[in-house]
Amino acid sequence: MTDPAAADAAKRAAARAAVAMVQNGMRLGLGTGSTAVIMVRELAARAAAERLSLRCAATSVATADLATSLGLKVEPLDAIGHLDMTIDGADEIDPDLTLIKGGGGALLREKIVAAASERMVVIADGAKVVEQLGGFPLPVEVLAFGLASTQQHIDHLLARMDMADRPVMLRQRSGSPYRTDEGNLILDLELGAIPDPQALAAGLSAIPGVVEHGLFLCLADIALIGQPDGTVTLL
Ligand code: ABF
Repeated sequence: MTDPAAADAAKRAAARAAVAMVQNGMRLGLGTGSTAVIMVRELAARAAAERLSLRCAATSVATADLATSLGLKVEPLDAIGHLDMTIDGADEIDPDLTLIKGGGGALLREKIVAAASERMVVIADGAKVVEQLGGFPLPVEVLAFGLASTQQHIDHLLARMDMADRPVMLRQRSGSPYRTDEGNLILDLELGAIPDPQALAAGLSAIPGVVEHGLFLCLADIALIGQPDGTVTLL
């Protein structure tokens, strides 16, 4: 979706549909990214208008700051414990609801929060829906310690999986390595296609130095796909 206004309208449609699922008293996980920003604004407006009592855990410092500034009650995840529902964006969504996340750099907290939730609701515009994952570079959060060694293990894994010589890029911001909220680095794996997400996820998780990867398997329960005309389709 190249028209930014159309993309924004689609994101808003998805965000509104997700916010409509929120019930008074819920414990919510709040996602990160531009679609999540729209959702947090819609949620705060609805919570204020209807005087909803909600407890929220955020997936990033940016989301925590935004939600707090809009009057939502944000608490540490451990203070809330289990969450009823998390609403978050995605970079790619396949027909099995397997996701690539982490383009916004918050994949670690996003996965922890999603895993602590009864339901994960994905919100996105139609450009995120794909037949096969991998067109979007797969983010992998790694420790700075032993980076070269970790990268070598990733290269060997990709070679074993017939994905040799795919570019693995250290994410940069303003000319320096990007640091996550946890102070880690991100490697973006430009794979083109991921024929077996389960095997790749297992292989990445087994590498010392890999903190977390952006493949979300069996975490999403539903995806709300917004359209520029304000309609929403379900995946
Ligand atoms: C987060 O924000 C991420 O996991 C994903 O990388 C990104 C999606 O961003 P946007 O909504 O801006 O497309 O949910």
